[in-house]
This record gives sequence, C-alpha cells and structure tokens, in this order.
Amino acid sequence: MNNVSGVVEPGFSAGAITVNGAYTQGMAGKIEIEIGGLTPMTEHDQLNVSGVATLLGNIDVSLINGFVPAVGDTFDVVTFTSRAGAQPIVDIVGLPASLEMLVHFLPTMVRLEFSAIAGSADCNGDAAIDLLDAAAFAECMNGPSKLVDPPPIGTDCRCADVDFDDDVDLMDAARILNVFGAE
Ligand SMILES: [Ca+2]
Ligand SMILES: [Ca+2]
Repeated sequence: MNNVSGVVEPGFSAGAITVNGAYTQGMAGKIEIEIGGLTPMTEHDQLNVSGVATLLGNIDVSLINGFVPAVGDTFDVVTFTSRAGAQPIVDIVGLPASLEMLVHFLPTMVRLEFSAIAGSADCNGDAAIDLLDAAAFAECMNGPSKLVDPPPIGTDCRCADVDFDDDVDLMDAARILNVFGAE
C-alpha cells in the first residue's frame, strides 16, 4: 500500500487497518490515530502492516471519548515486521499539561508512552505534588541508570530530577520537601 500524500484513519472512532505486505508513506502522508482507551482496535486505533513499513510524514494522535492516559500507559499504534527510512513526526493534541507523550520506535512497532513532565516532581501526572508522588520518587532513587533520555519504557524517572542535574538523589528530595513545607 502506497500513501504518498493521503490520510490513513483506522476505523470510525477507534479501529484497526491491516495492510497485507508493505506500507509506504511519503513525506506528505499522514496516519491519524485516535486513543479512547487501553485496548487496541476497540478503544484505540492501530495500523497493522504485515511487511516493511516506511513511515515518513506524520502520525497525528488525538484523544477521544474523554479519555486521559495515566503515567506509564502505552499504546502500540503501528505494528510491522520491520521499518525503513526516517522517523515520522508524531504529534498529539489535547494532552493535559501535566503529561507528555514519548515515542518509542521499536523493531516491530511504534509505541506511545505517556509520562510525567521532566523535573515536575508530579510523577503520577495528576497536576498536584503530594504524597501520591512520593512512592514513585522513592523508586527513582534506587538507581542512576533510570535517568536515560529517552528513558526505557516504564522506567521514566525524569519527573523526580527536579534540579535537572541528571540524577535523582537527596538534593531532589530536599527540594520536594520544601514544596511540601510551603503548602
Ligand atoms: Ca502528582
Ligand atoms: Ca537531581
């Protein structure tokens, strides 16, 4: 399937498209992905390619049905046997300011992961800094290898590095305690 400059929208609302063989998308091509929940095909769009995927152009992501992802949620939005060429530009609209979207180009899929904002101390992304964030923060103090950019899936500790010195340690904890003290 060749998508030189068109728009591929899997399904009405959430759905799936299967491409038998290669999928080649040009610089002006676009895939529109809707996310309304965690389940592929019924709650979020997925493009399944049973061959080589060339994904130039854009992948535009939008949230539907009032769904808001949680920190750590992942969504495999395009799958393939292998991928060729440059990476597409992946954008999302409608994401709360307390969250960001990470894009992982894995060997057989494009995986979106929702993450807390780096340095925010709001590690669960609920727009408040409180005891709910403390457990995630403590977990992040267990190892320096957790601060890689981009982080491995499910291990994003950048939220806890509030002084942006590329580690999570007692200096960061002290800053967060100051925030508690001010409230
Ligand atoms: Ca929080
Ligand atoms: Ca730090």
